Amino acid sequence: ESGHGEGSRGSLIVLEGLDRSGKTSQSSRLVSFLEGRGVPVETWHFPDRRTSIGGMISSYLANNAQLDDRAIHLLFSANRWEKRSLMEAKLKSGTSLIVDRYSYSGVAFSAAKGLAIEWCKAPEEGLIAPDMVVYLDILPERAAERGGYGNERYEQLEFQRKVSDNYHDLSDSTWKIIDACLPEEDIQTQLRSLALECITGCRSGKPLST
Ligand code: T5A
Ligand code: NA
Repeated sequence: ESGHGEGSRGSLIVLEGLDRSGKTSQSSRLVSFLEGRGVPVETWHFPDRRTSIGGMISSYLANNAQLDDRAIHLLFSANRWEKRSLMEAKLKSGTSLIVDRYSYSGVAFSAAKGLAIEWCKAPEEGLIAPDMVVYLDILPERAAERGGYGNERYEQLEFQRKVSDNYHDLSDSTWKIIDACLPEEDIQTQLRSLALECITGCRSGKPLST
């Protein structure tokens, strides 16, 4: 692959959306595609349930543990902080990361419980800023119709409506919005071209930011 010169860094590409919007299936297909093009890339997912903090989050989401709303918020954030240095190292070494949920999930979900947006944002400050945010846009009602919905704590229609409103408030003009109700192939086509464009841009010297 051309353009992968010395010193060029990888891109931090974040996928956001409601539960069942299709992030996980789309990000794994995207990574296979990019690997096939010789792009150094990994798929990451938050919460990362494999760490000890991730284990606490997982129990909470499965309704096996109760936690204060602020305590779980800070655990989600800590779960990103514990991966920050590895994230920075990967990006600097030229590996692009396709990240399934990031700080926006942290804020949109906790704020849906009534916590103040500014309070929710504070612990995210200093994490690496994404080069691109792709939002898989779906109405909460449509997401609820998809398979497996309803097994975890936040998978309730009323709650997802609030999350959806929060995402709307958090988004800005730089976000790339894809209609998550299109056929999976069409979503993937759009995602591939956005990702390639972003990765090319980052190789040409754009610095990492927080
Ligand atoms: N959370 C997360 C916080 O509160 N704070 C935080 O800081 C973070 C990081 C778990 C929960 O944690 C919350 C958010 C979540 O509620 P998770 O582990 O990422 O987060 O779990 P989910 O996002 O809920 O993962 P899902 O698997 O439910 O959703 P995905 O990944 O968006 O969807 P996916 O790809 O698994 O697809 C879901 C279903 O839809 C179908 C698929 O076949 C599948 O059945 N589907 C489509 N159907 C029709 N058309 C399409 N285009 C389709 N695309 C997918
Ligand atoms: Na997922």
